[in-house]
Amino acid sequence: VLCSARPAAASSAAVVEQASDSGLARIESLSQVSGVLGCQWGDEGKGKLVDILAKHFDVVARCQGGANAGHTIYNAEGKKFALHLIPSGILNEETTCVVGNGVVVHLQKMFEEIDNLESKGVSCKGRILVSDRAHLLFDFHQEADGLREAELAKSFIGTTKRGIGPCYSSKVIRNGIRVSDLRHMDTFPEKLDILLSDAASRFPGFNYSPDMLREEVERYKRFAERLEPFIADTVHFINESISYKKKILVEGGQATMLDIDFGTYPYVTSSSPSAGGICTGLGIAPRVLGDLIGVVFEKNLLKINGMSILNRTGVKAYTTRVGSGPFPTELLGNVGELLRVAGHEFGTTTGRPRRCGWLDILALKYCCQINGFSSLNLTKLDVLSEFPEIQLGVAYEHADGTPIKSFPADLRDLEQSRVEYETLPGWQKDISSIRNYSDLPKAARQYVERIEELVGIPIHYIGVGPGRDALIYK
Ligand code: 2SA
Ligand code: GDP
Ligand code: MG
Repeated sequence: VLCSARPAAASSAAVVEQASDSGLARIESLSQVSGVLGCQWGDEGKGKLVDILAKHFDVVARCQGGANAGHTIYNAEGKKFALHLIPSGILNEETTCVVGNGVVVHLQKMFEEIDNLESKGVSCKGRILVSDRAHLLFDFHQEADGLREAELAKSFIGTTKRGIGPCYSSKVIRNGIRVSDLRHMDTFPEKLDILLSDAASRFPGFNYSPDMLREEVERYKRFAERLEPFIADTVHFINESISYKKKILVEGGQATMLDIDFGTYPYVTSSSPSAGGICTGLGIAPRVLGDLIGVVFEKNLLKINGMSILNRTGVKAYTTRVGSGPFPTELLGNVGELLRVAGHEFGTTTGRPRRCGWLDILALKYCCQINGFSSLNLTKLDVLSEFPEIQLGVAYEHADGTPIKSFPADLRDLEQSRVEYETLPGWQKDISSIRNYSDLPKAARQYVERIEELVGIPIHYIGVGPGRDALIYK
């Protein structure tokens, strides 16, 4: 495998400091409230961009999802961090990190993450605020997630089994337990009893006993004590920060194609990873929302075990999805498998193999329409460098040959659709150390500009490696 996923550790801090004038100007001109959201099926590299932008923002906030998210980032020394509940701004010590009301919080997981960060020298004290309105995700939610997946048998969603769906179900059916409930240990046991009894009546495999309730209540008493300094009215905090002209960066988890409303339902997550989730998940008014940067995952691998994929298959690029559900540009069989292995395509949270396929322009345009992105971050251009040719899925058509104009809601339409591809020339040159757009080979620029043209949104950031410094500002 030629493409190493390791960042160049040396001198990355210096390079970040020296970000080109245009790059700095680009970051500094970002709106007071900005967001970084996934444009595909997740794992586009949102965490990396958030980590880079964090030093220019006062607050970095998560608004949805939970510990299903996996954001891999590297610090200035090249040390790796995999974050799940804690926002990716945590490595920048000036940043306050907010876990918003729209997030579902598994406390044990969050404390483990904090302990892990502290053990690696990242101080979290006084820097993390957890919304008093956020819902608590209990172990039984995780168990219910697994039991439900087992019930679904062949039609399983392929969830992360982190309890996300069951916890949002409790919230929506209105018997969920919120962070603020931890301050009322007199009523907490009764609320938990209702939740656990509910799960026991729903799932025959779920063992519930009074002892279990007692143990869980004791455990949560200890959690409540530890959590107390983190608890805040984050809606008030965020809005006060906005009125004091502080800058807020919102970090999306998952992506629009996994959105409960806009994604490939039911093969989606249970939250709103698109722009609307920022307002509902943090209490930010739509009129203060500014720049939204869509992160597009673009990965093309050239050589596997010294053999060009193109020579073997005639294909050159791929995108990923974890879990079940339609994926029109998916590559099944050997090529997808080779790409997965070569691209280290395994979930950051679960380690599951990611499905691989081509970049899908129709899905991308649909995401851009929903989110109103001001710019895009095209990630992982670096691993494309030796392909002689690159393919883009540019349109879909029905089985009878008529064009499909917008991303279909109907999964059957999606399954029966045919994808039309466009082939572009590759550049066959290592670009991982390039930092200026004009220094990219002509074919790489042509490729970037063709995506801009097809989608109609400028690409302002281009990833050429996993490290902090590996970013081109266009
Ligand atoms: P869930 O657990 O209820 O949210 O699962 C529902 C669907 O959402 C997908 N999903 C994800 N897709 C990509 N990345 C995610 N985070 C991890 C990562 C995933 C992992 O960063 O790699 O480690 O497996 C994520 N979280 C949820 C999920 O695959 C289902 O399709
Ligand atoms: P997220 O969930 O969107 O934050 O993405 P993940 O962290 O789950 O997955 C993205 C993976 O790609 C991580 O391992 C990153 O370190 C890596 N990555 C991000 N940007 C780039 C890039 O431009 N080039 C390369 N080679 N790797 C990247
Ligand atoms: Mg991820």
